[in-house]
Amino acid sequence: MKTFHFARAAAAALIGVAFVGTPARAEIKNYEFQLVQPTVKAGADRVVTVRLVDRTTGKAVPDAVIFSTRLDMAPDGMQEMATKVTPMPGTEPGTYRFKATFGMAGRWQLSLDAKVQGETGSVENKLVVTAEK
Ligand SMILES: [Cu+2]
Repeated sequence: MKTFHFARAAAAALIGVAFVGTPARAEIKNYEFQLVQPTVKAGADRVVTVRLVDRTTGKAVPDAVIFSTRLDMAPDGMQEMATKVTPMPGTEPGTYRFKATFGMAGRWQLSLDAKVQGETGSVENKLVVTAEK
């Protein structure tokens, strides 16, 4: 038991060191995508709207370049059940819209990778959208 606890403490310490040793990427960490609506109706051609927010100011961030998208049912154990994501023009600055077919009711994971103007690194977020019957 003692050894076990020691091992855990040592591992935690190592993680702490690794974290501190990582180059600072504080700025990009301040950005996050948020779902405007957490649910959609299951079916074809549904629109998902997200907002990119700078958490230090609470403001929406326009002109991000979303270079990778994926929508699948990983939250319900069906990561192989992926659906095509088609970007659409946003309706207001700082919002980004996607069209997709939700072929099944349940939880879908929207993975987004984006570049923010003037920042190094990228925003990598996973959001859960619930498709309702
Ligand atoms: Cu499914």
